[in-house]
Amino acid sequence: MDTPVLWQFTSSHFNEKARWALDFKQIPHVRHSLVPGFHVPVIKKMTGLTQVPVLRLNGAIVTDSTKIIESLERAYPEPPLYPADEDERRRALELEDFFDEELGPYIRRWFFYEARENPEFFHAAFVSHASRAVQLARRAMSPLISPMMRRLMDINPESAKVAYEKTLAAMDRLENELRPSGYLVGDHFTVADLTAAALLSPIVRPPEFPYGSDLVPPPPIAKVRAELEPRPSFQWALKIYREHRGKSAEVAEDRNASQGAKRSDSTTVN
Ligand SMILES: N[C@@H](CCC(=O)N[C@@H](CS)C(=O)NCC(=O)O)C(=O)O
Repeated sequence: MDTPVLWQFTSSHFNEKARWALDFKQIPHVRHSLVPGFHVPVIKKMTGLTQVPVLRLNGAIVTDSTKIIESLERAYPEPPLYPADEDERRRALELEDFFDEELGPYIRRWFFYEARENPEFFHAAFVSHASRAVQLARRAMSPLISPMMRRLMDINPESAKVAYEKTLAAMDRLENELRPSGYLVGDHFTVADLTAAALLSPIVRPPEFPYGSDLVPPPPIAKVRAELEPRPSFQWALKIYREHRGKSAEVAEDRNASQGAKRSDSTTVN
């Protein structure tokens, strides 16, 4: 099997979902960390879309964290993220879908709205890994890229308010769905736990989150974090990270292997 290659944003929660699955299964993989805005031509060439994460797995290009986990589960079944029992598997996938749709986009929208006055925070989270030249170019282009991204993500005061309410509602559901085992499905860690904890990471800021920055979050985010910290779902996410995040399986790129992905030699799954 080829070494899988992940194209990602460092601090993104949907990217964390895919990355966590690779790490959980201890699949040696290469990561290309892209800078938001500059990622567009790279990803568009590969997938026709612009979203990350994108995974190249045995010649196929897979987009979307849910599809990525599904294909990893098929290619590397052990340790499993899907329950063996059919009913439990259905429940785990339904919960994954719920958090993907009802938590992920909303927590992000709220977060970016509250961080809008703090370009340094955004820079530390998404750009600081890049070369000095790319960092300078990204700073220079920020007045163009940032408003465009806010428009694309529908970030404004009204949508941010709704997004915060939706985030709280998703936390309510998480608390209601938890089993006596402390997991969302059965008595093991599954894709449902991974998804909910990864997608809560922008607020929870677990110490095990890779690429965490030491920068103090902008005051509105720090305030909400302190308010939500006592909630069972918040404490649960910290515990899931502590017990299951594990260590990175990232490896250095093999310079002899082919770089990037060409549409002509890959199948796109999305
Ligand atoms: N449903 C997708 C969501 C992925 C997503 O929203 N990715 C964001 C980063 S968190 C992105 O790539 N945004 C930039 C863009 O769409 O160009 C998944 O699960 O992978």
